[in-house]
Amino acid sequence: MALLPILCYPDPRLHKVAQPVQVVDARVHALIDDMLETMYEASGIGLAATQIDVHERLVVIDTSEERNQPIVLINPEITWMGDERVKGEEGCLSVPGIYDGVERATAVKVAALDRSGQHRTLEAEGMLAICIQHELDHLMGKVFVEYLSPLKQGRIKTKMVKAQKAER
Ligand code: GNR
Ligand code: NI
Repeated sequence: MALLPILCYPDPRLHKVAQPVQVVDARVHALIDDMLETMYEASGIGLAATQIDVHERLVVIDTSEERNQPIVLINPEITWMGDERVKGEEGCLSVPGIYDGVERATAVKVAALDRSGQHRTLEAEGMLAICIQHELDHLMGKVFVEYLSPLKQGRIKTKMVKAQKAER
């Protein structure tokens, strides 16, 4: 098990498009374990492989209060999206300290492989539905701030670059 460094916006690698996982083998299991450990350590409710600079369609999620219900999505695809939208406050481990409203579908269905490589479908609503959409965006190279106005995006970029300079 290992903690993995999380890429920070505006790192251009956050905009790479992830490729499907070819085989769910020991390498993928090790990645999943490291991603779960990294997500829990960072107190996030989800983590996409893109955020740890691995550009494969791999996501881990845990929206439970007790942080004991890990969900692993390999090659996830949204197969259905409800018509209803809700605007909720979002944050991202790759954009620390920034929170803003994003409009999302309130309900989605997802098809994916689980940890054992079995085909699964999942119906989600509430925070889980929002998190799934946020994570699948990461796999497409999209960060939630891209839903905000260009003005806000510019301000966030400047703030992040300054914060990252101050860290060194
Ligand atoms: O930890 C996270 N919280 C969160 C809150 C509202 C909407 C989405 C999220 S996902 C985020 C973890 C993360 O950055 N996943 O990519
Ligand atoms: Ni995120």
